[in-house]
Parts: sequence; C-alpha cells; structure tokens
Amino acid sequence: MKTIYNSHHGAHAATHEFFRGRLVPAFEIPARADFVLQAVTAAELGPVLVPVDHGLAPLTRVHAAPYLHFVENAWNEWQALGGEGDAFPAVWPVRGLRSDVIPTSFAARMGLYSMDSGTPLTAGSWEAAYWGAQATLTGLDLLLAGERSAYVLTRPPGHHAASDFFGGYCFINNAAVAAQAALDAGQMQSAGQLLPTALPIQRVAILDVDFHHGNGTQAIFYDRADVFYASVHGDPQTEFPFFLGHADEAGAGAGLGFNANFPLPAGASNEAWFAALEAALLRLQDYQPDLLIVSLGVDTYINDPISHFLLDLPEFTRLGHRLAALRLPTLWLQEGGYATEALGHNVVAVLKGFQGASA
Ligand code: OKP
Ligand code: ZN
Repeated sequence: MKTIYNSHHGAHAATHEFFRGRLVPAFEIPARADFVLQAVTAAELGPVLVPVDHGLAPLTRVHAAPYLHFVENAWNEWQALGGEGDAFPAVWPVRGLRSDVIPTSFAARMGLYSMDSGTPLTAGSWEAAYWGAQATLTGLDLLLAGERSAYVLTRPPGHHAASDFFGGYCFINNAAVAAQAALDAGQMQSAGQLLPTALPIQRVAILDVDFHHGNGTQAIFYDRADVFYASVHGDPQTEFPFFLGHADEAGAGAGLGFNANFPLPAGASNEAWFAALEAALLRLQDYQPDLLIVSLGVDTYINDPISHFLLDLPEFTRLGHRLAALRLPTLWLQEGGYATEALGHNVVAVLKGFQGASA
C-alpha cells in the first residue's frame, strides 16, 4: 500500500490549545505525523509519495469560497493587527445573533468561521491543511488508476471542518474533498470527458472510526444520496463535538437514509465497539458503494489522552482485517490519535491487518 505523506504538515505547529477553558499544551502536534511516518517506514508498508498539487478548485466543491479565503489569509490579518502567538476564536454568532452580515472585525470573523476555541490558527495552518487536501487527492488518483488502497498520512485532521467553519483541530475536510472529487471524476467519465479509468464512481461511502463524531463530514453530505456517511464514536452527550452525532440523525430530504450514527458511551467495551462497527457495515454494504473512504482516527486507543474507548493493537489489526473483507477500493485518511508515540504502531496495525487480509 502506498502512503501519501503531507510533507507540509509541520507548518501547522501550535504550542497550546484551549481545553475546557484553559490553555494547555497542544495535543495535535507535528510529532504525531513524524511517529507515523517512522512506523510506516519501519514496517515497510510500501512506497511513500509526496502530494501532487490539484489546486483550490476541488476544495471549493465542498467548502464555501469566502471561508477558504478567510482561512488562507487569517494569519496575515492576525499579524497585521499585531497578534502575538497563535490566534483563537472567542466569540460566536449563536442563536438569535446575525451571521448574514459579515463583520469587518477579525475577531468576529474568527468566530463566524469556527465552532470552538480548541483549534489554534497558526502561521502555517493554511499551508498544512491545503497540502493535506492535496495529499488526499493524490491518494484518490491512485485508486482511480486502479489501486486497491492508499493511505494518506496527514495532519491537521479534517472531519470536524464543515463547509464554512473550522474546529476540532480541523480546517479542510479531507474526506469530503475526496468523496466529492471521486464523484466529479465519475461524472466526467460518464460524460466522456475523461479517459475511462478502472473505477467509475457514483456512490461513495465514508466510514468514520475516529473516537469523535465527524460533524463536518456529516453536515456536508446530510441532504445527499450520493455519499453515505457512517460513524462509530463517543456519545455526543458527553464527548466532543457535543452538538451532533446522535443515533437519530438519518439524513434529510434526498439524503434521508444515507447517514448512520452509532454513538457509544465513554468506556464502551471492545465487544460493544465491534458490534457497533458491524451495524455500521451492514448499512454500508446495503448502500453498495463504489469507493470506501475511511476517516481513520486511532484515538479509540485505550491510552489516548483525550478519548475514552479501549482499543489496542489486536483490535486495530482486527479492524483492518474486517474492512478488507468488504472488498472495496479503500482510501485511508489520517484523522485523530493523540497518544503520540503509540500512534504509528496503531495505524500500521490497521493497515497491515487490511493488507494481510487483502493479499
Ligand atoms: C479531533 B479529532 C474542548 C476540547 C476538545 C477537541 C477534540 C478534537 C478531536 N475544549 N478538543 O476528531 O480527533
Ligand atoms: Zn478524534
């Protein structure tokens, strides 16, 4: 399996983040990807490639242009204002306040385009997130050319980012960018505008196994039938992102029936976790997707510092093995996982489990 490594990830390097209202050392740090790269290399998973630039257009297919423009320029705005250190939002247009008039104030726009104060905006946030999306698109290209799977090693993660806001460490929703680009490639193919590739894509499934619900991914495709989203995650009653991810969120309009959430209580047993995964996979197989995108967060790990599931190496191997049995072209995207030193081993266990079972 090829790895596409976002070699720009280190540009996004926060020292601190707000956690329960206090400034604490950041969890989502460059060392995360460094450890994964080390483990992928040591395990000889396969060649490691760098991303090819596909430009901004595929990002604008799932993100609002003014939002992308804001994130791209936010650091310069912050610097021009004399901002010291990383930038954090502190005020939001919640119920009853207006978000149709866009204030000129930088602080106001930070709030308008975000969901939490736990996501530091740094000098290189845009660079890292932009190239993460490019790494994702490069991985998708491999599948469109007929490869069985590819792994996108990137940070910051993506699944909390919605069409027009960042949050939960995420700026660009890589899973959404990939799903939309895959559908767009399928469209061009049926219109005869592209050479036929190995894979005509009309239906994409996104399976999100990160500990946290992927509110951004769900929201982007909530009213659509061409992307099925399924997630197993910590119950939003007690876990971030708190305000989305309940079991009764089934999709809306044409998308009704194409969203499936499997929240589990903090501390859920591995047996319960795999039972939820099976329930998600039943739904996913009913959908008969042409492509599987996995939002691979391994913050389900028993020793993760901010999450509360109990998976360990054997369970990660089992996860990879189980997903191989779906026999689908599979694009793996790195999301969370904050037990930094174990992160690489956990990811490699999943991918080796998949590869071993695919061989
Ligand atoms: C990102 B991903 C609350 C702090 C919570 C957000 C966790 C984001 C996880 N103030 N931090 O899904 O792994
Ligand atoms: Zn997570």
